[in-house]
Amino acid sequence: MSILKETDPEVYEAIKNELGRQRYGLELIPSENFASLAVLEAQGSVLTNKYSEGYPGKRYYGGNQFIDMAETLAIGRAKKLFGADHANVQPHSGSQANMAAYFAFMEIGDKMMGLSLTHGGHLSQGSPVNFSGKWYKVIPYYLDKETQMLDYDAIKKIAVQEKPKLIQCGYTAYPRVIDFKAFREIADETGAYFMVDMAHIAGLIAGEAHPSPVPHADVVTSTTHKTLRGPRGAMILCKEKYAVSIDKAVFPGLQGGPLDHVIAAKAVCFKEAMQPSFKEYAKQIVKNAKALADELMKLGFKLVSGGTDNHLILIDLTTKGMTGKEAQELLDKVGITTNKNTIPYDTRKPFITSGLRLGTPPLTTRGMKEGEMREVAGMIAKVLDSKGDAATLEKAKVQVKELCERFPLYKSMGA
Ligand code: DSN
Repeated sequence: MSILKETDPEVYEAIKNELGRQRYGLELIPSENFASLAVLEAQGSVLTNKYSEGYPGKRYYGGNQFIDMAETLAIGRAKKLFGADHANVQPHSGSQANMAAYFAFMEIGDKMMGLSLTHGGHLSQGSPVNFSGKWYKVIPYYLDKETQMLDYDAIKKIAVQEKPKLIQCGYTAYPRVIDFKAFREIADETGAYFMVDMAHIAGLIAGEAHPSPVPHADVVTSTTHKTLRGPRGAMILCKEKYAVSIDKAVFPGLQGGPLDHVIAAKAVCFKEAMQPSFKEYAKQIVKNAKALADELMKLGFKLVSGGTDNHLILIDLTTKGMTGKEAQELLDKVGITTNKNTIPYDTRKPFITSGLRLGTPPLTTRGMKEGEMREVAGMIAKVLDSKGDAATLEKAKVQVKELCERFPLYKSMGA
């Protein structure tokens, strides 16, 4: 850090301020987390200097003996961690992992089914504004209007009628357990490939706090930086019979040189996720989400689907007479970071929304437990009910800082 301070004080300042924001704020975005110092060290290493198109043992450039070592470790660990036949650890991002999976299983113009973005799907799962919605014929499915949960019979009905080439599940704002076996049965009955994007819940799956899709799906994509606590990046797991098509789809299909420093950091994060303590961590994420959800409901908040089974909570703000945008902005003022999110059948636009999405992975990484979640719920309620009252916001700001100081982050990082 000190070299950067001398050579580029402006960038140094941005990083220092971001560290301060992370340290003294309550991070509640469910897709974010704090990577370990070991992950950060690998990601900031000299591996960033190398070009290594290809795969271990079969590269287009010389000098890849140590890069091969790191990528082979990452592949082996990913396979072991998730019990997968094959792993590709090169995708730069979740969207690229999804794109590679589509390339491997579909032709442009083929039909696929995915959950509508406004109900908790992801841009790259068939949104009309994304390549996935432009290049493929997307048949969206929706959550049940009453339960706000997946309705497997309704999904099956659409699949039988539409006969898609690929059916996918795995979401960004769905607070409930996904029944992967039910999806497999639907795919089998309709002759579709079954794909799971487990990005949000990968860490819960690794820690056995959510059932695994790996035995059921033809292909599983994931990012590595959410509940898994690794570097920003992605991977693809698949059955052996699809290994060659997946690898070809990633390289040379859509990427050039892999990010070797990030792949090394993925290897580190997979090792961390194999430790017994990670199981405790994953279970605590879920316990914390349940505690936060229960307390919020006690305090009068309505939650989509009436609660949570995983790491996230979606507040339906319609009963509070406030939009997701207003709620996010009020909480931002006191250092509580959340994100506005559409709720199923939302009548508001995605930049306004009627919902607020919260998650417990980052605070669980800091060591917080159920007691602290109840404190956080109390702070959220006070801020959202404050109507912007300056004294209430000031008090909440102090409370946020005090709680953060009790659970230090990156203590060894002087800045
Ligand atoms: N942007 C991520 C999320 O916040 O859920 C999904 O990739």
